[in-house]
Parts: sequence; C-alpha cells; structure tokens
Amino acid sequence: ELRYPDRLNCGAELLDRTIDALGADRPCLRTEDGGGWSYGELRDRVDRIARALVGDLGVRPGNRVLLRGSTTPWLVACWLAVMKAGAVAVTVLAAQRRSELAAMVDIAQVQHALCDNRALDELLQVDAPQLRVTGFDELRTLAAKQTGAAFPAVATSADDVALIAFTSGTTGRPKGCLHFHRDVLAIADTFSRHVLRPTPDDVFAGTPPLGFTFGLGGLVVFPLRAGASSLLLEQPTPATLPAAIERHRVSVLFTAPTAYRVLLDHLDGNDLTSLRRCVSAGENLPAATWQAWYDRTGLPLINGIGATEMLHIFISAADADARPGVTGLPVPGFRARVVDDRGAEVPDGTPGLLAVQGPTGCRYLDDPRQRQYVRDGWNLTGDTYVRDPDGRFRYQARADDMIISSGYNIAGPEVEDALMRHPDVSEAAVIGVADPRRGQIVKAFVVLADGVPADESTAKALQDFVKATISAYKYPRSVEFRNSLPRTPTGKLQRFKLRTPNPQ
Ligand code: 3SK
Repeated sequence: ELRYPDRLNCGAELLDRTIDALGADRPCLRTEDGGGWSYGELRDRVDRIARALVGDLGVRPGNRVLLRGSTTPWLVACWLAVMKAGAVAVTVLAAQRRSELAAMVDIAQVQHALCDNRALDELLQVDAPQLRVTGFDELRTLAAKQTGAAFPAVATSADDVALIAFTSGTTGRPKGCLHFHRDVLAIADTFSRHVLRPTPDDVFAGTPPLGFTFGLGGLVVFPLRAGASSLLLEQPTPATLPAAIERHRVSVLFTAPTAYRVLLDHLDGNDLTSLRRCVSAGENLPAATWQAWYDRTGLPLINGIGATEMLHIFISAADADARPGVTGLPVPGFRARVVDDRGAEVPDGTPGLLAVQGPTGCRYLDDPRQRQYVRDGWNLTGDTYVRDPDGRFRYQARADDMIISSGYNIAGPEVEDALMRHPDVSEAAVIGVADPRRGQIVKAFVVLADGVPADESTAKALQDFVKATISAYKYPRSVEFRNSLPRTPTGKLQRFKLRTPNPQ
C-alpha cells in the first residue's frame, strides 16, 4: 500500500525532492533543437513563475488555473509552478475550441488562464467574468522580474486537489475529474515504478499532449519522479518521431496504437536501439499491431488501459509478460475484477464490466454521473473485459460497443483486429447497425492502404479474410470505405459518429 505524509505537494516532490536526491545539474527537459533545461534551470523558472502567479496575478491556493499550450518546457514549468503555489491545474488540449473551453471554464469555475500567445484568441472569446487570461509572453516578463530566491512550496495536504482533468466522453457535457496531490505521485509509484522501472538515465518522449493525462504522466510525472529527462516535441508526427528518437537516444516511448502502426512505415534508416520501453494506451491495441511492432523492433509493446477518471494506467503487462491481444494484470497497487450489471463477479472467461480499485479513482466535479462510474467502491470504466483463467485481463469492447447479432455477442474490436491483419487495411472501425432479421449486423468502416481500389471485390476479399481469421459469424456483412475515421483530439475512435449518416 502506498503511504504519503499528510502534508504533500506533488510539485515540490517531483522537482525539489528529486534535486535534493540527485543534484540540480542533471538534464531534465530537452527540446528537439538540442536545447533544454537542467533540473536546476527548470526550478529557477518554476519558482519565478510561482512568485509571479502569487505576487502579480493574485493566484491563491485552491484557485483553478487553466493551462493551454503545446508541449514545451514553459508549459511544464507553468504546471509545476501552479502545483507549488497550491493552486489547481486545469490542463486543456490545444485542439479544444471556444465552446469546449467555455464549458470547462464554467464547470471548473476557472479564475486564471495561462496561455501560449499563439492560442490566445479563442480563450479571450470565452465569456466568463471571473476569468483572468495571461499570455505566456506577459508571464515571461513577470517571471524575469522576480528575485531568483527559491519559492517555498505551499504546504498542501495530500488530499488537496492538484488537478482537474476533463474527459470529453463520446457525448454530452465534459466531466471534470478531480485528482489529489497524492494521486499524481501514485501513478508514478505504481505503473511507472513497477512496469517501466525507470532510471535517471532514461529519456522519455511521446505524442500525447499534456492536457491528456496519458501525456502528463508519461512526459512529466514519470521522468521527474525518477530523475530522468523528457524530450518535449511540439508537433510530433510518425514521420518525425523516429529521427527524434535516434538523435536524443529516447528510451521510453508513449504513443497510441494507431501511431505505432503508422510509425512502422517510417522506421527505415533510423537507429532505434536506444528504445527499451514502448507504451501503447488511449485505445485498444490490436494484436496485429503488437506483433508487427515486435517483429520489426524486437520490443514487446506495453499495452495499458488507463482512464482520465483513474488518472493513468491501471492494468498492463511488464516485459516478457506482454503478449498480443492481452492487456495484462492489475498494476501493483490496483485490483480489478469483471462483474455483471448488478456488480457480482462473473466466472473467468465470461465477458462483463471491468471494475477497478486502487490508490486513484473517479471523483467527478459536481456531476450525477459519479453514481454510475463508482459503485460499491469500484470504478466501472465502461469497458467490457474477460479475465482469463491465468488472471490476465483481455479487452473485448467499450461496454456500449458490444454488438448482438442473431443472439451472438460480437466484440467490435476483435473484428477490427482481424481486418487490420490484412495488408490492404490501414484503419478499421466496426459498429452494430440495426437489422430486421438479425437485430444487429456487423458493419465495418475501412480506410484502405494507398492505391487499393475501394470496390466490391476488395470488400468481398476483406469479408472472406475475416471469416478465415476469426469465427465466420463475426464477419462484417456490410463494408464501407472511408478516407479517414473520426477521432477525438486524443486519438480515440468516435464510433458514435459512425452510427449517424456519413457527413463526408
Ligand atoms: O484515456 C485513456 O485511455 C488513458 C490511457 C492511459 C493513461 C491515461 C489515460 C487517460
């Protein structure tokens, strides 16, 4: 069990305590152009920003401070300064638009916003009388005027809220998830410590933005907790990532399943021997992608399931335990089981709802959906899972993505996985559509590889391929070709958008 002192400030723990243990000279944040800051240089910026927040902008402990910008050292410094000042960070995605920002400002009653000047316009259009918006340029000037003396972190309690992470969900108003100072450290002391086992020599990098807790953990919390360094890439793409990995000797990589698949087409000519851990999360990882990555790099992808409600990953497999098609075991510190609609555990091998407990958990900010997510102390993530007799957890589908056709339960991701094994398929999404005879039928939306004709004979070939790969009754009776699939800014497939008529 994790134990933290009653007084705990995660910003001070991640930065000041790491410096106490390892010194200030180690590299901390790196940028693509070869620049960056040591731990000491980062602390100097953080403490100056914290002084400016408190002295010039009037930020008080408990105030909600929205942070908006691309993945840069300055954004990380602002986040740590908000932590040290005892305020609450509301980190949003650069891709989020005015109406989404307005909803988050309203729900979290945000008082201050710190924003990259390149992204200021939309924030300035948010109509909220209590909101004071400061551009990074102005903040830099204020920070430069402060004394260089250390800023003593506010003595927050371990159970004070450190951040509010928003989850857009598939429909409806965004939900703000409250996470405490101890939760921030807990994700490093569970998943990172036990599965990644980082050392101070590790270099972390990846594509998820800091407004997605997958990125905040992987690019800030985990490296700083370990005294390691983090390469911050402002606009990482599968085409540029391999060269950055080679140049900076990246050892721990975080990205989404679709990105690993695309990356495979861009690895030629790059030396990736520095990589030792590759984490895939944010979406189901198709077994075909796991296998292709392993065959090409010799590295087993670490497939994790996480949730904004749980802050980070709570089930995954470490090293030799990682295998295709399986998520793995509860991360040490977490417990998981598979339950029916009434919360009773189902036998191994039977699909049911995934329920988890651990040091982190869902606390929605003033939202009645809390009662659906947390029942009897268990967090119901909305995923359908099977537990195998060896205790490993195997993903089936999002609970609302199970297809029932002629009485058979069909997990859409299993059909997607089969499609993705075909060389002509670049991406696939599978849903159930109403059918008068069968209740529902399986429908596949497919993005084809370059140059493959989108015609009936390709559709028939894919159907036959699925029949030969998994149980024939699961094959998609309907196939539609698309140029792209709808995704959230964090890369999650929006199957609900495929259930409505094609807007293209
Ligand atoms: O939402 C997710 O899938 C996720 C995955 C890993 C870590 C954190 C999150 C929110």
